[in-house]
Order: sequence, then structure tokens, then C-alpha cells
Amino acid sequence: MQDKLNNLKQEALGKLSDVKDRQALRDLEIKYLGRKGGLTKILRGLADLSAEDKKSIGRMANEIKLELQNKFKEAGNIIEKSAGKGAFMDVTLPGKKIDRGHIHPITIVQNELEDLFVSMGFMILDGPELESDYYNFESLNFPEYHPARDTQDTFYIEIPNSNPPAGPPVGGLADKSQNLESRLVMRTHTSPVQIRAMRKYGAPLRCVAPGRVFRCEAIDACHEHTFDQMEGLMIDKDISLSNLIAVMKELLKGIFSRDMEVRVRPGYFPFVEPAVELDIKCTICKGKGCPSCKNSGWLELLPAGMVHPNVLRYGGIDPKEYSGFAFGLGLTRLAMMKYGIDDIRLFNSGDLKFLKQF
Ligand code: FA5
Repeated sequence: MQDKLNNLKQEALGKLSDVKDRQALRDLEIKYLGRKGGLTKILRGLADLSAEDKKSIGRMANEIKLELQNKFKEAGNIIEKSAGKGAFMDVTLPGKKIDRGHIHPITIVQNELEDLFVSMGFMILDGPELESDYYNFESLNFPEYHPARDTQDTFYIEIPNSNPPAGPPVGGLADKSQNLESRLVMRTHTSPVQIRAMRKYGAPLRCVAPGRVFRCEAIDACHEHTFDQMEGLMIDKDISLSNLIAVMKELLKGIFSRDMEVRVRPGYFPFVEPAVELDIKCTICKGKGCPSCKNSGWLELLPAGMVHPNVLRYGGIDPKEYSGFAFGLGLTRLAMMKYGIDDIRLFNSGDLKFLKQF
């Protein structure tokens, strides 16, 4: 048995000196030291030996096992080192691609519209998303009791001792600004920027105000709780519905670069009189009816009208001298129609498969 062990050791060491790679080393280690390897087979014979031989042969077998394990380890280190030395780097291979961010589809449409309106002499304005009840409703001719408030439900937040607005309305309207300025809402539309702009810049005035708005909504393919609008306002002497229609046409031509089928119907908003609703034929179903247009074939896109005299007064502008039009474009829906997106929920989904298409 001693001879067998010595032979196994010599054979293993001889083969080890020829090994050049990791796989061959692993195979050799299994062949001699593995559970079914040569050394284990020899050790099975220990059972037939006397107690004394068992002791001495057992010790010898352990020493050989330890020696071989060390030699395999050394050989492994040498192989790893030489693999590192000879490693080849191909500097002509393309590098790791770094993912670049890109512009969100709503921002693309917003940027296009901003360029268009700037070319027509409009300013681009911004307003707070957390807005006062006063600017969001009261000064837009929605008094506290007005049922039209129900169409734009949102969250109310009470903040005592906050700042009052810039100044009282002109023309004898009750000034409730102190009370209503301290009651805040997540703005339900971009229309409050109308009053802010009038008070800051006076008349004449041309501005658009894009931004995010919030509503307590039942969500579906064409309704979100958080979506984007773009407010438009033009105030000057002798502004009429014809000016409004001309600007609406420019807007649609600029975005779609083709004639779009639209319909105009009477609308109602307390802050414009008269009010119109411009709907666009659904580009998803081509007017046949689908979930994106609530099966009507048309999508409400652009409500508008002539600014109500009370709103001009709240803005500090004399309605006897000036008139104006305003519109509130549904920017998110416009992006749906422009790109043929059939579900509004995709915009805020954070789904990269969707976003990477733009
Ligand atoms: C308003 O918000 C008015 N402030 C618009 C306005 C401004 C009228 C100036 C007159 C003068 P309305 O609630 O209809 O109106 O919303 C305007 C547009 O926003 C709609 O035509 C629609 O395109 C879009 N919109 C409304 N609710 C949602 C919603 N839940 N999800 C996505 N888009 C919506």
C-alpha cells in the first residue's frame, strides 16, 4: 500500500508539471484527489489492515494528500498569473454604451408650441402648482358656492397667515382675497396664471403658460389625475372671436403640419363669455370610436372663449377699454393625438419601452 501511495504521488506530480490551463488542472485534481479519485480508492483498502498499519499508512496518506493539495494550489497560482500577463486588450472594440436621457414627448410638444407662440409675440409664463383658492377659482369668477367648481375637484390645504395677493380687483367686486389666499389647492388648471399675468404686466398682453395640473379624476385611457395644459391669453383693444379662431388654427397647423378635422361647439366656463370647445377627430380610431376618445370619435382638446369682464376686473384691467380671449389647451391629449398614443396613462408610467420611442 505504501508503494501504491508513492506511485500515485509521483504520477500526479509528473502530470502536474505538464498542466498549462485551468481546466486541465481541475481535471487532474479530480482524478487524484476527488471523491472518486485515486487517493480515495487506495484509502478504501485501509479497512483490511491491522490497527498498527492503519495508523502509519493513514498518516502517510494524509501527508501525501496535503503535499499534493499544496502543489495543485501552487500550479493554479502560476496559471492565473500567466493568464493575466498574456491578457490581450483590443483597443479597437466599441466602448460600453452609456444610456442618454432624452426629452419627454409632452415636453417636445410644449417646446414646439412655445416656439410657435414666441414667433407670434407671446410671452412664456409660469405659475405655482400649489395655488391659492383665490387665483384658482374666485378671481376666475367661480365664487365659493359656484357649481362649476365641482367639475374640477382637487385637494384643499389650509395655511393660516400666508401672503395676500398683489392687489384688490377693480370695479367694485368684493375683495375676498385675504381669506381665500390662505386656502391652497393643487391647481386644477393653468387659468390662474391669467390673473397673475394681468396683475403683473397689465394690458395689452399676450402670453402662454404651460404646466402641470391636478384633479380628482376617475382614471381611464383619456383621463389622468396629473396632466399638462397650456393656457393662452391675449388682451388688447378690439380683440374678438376672429382673433381667437386665427390663433387656434395656427396652433393646430404648427403641431400637426396638416389640416386636422375639428369641430367647435358651445362650452361653459365662468371665466369666459362666450365659451367654445374645440374637439379634434380622434387620430387613434379616425373618428370611429375607441377607448382613447370614450367611443365618441372626438377628443376635447381646446376650450376657449372671450375673457369675462369680471376676470379682467379681478386682473386690474378695465373691460370698457380692453377685451381679450383665453384658451386652455390639453397638452397631454394633444401629444396623444400627435403621436397616436392610445392610452394617456403611458405618459407618467415611467415605462422606458414607451419613452425610448420619442
Ligand atoms: C379648463 O381647464 C379650462 N381652464 C380651460 C379654459 C381656459 C377654458 C381658458 C376657457 C378659457 P377643461 O376642464 O375642459 O377646461 O380642461 C381643458 C383641457 O384639458 C380639456 O379640453 C382636455 O384636453 C384636458 N383635460 C381635462 N381633464 C383632463 C384629464 N383628466 N386628463 C387629461 N386631460 C384633461
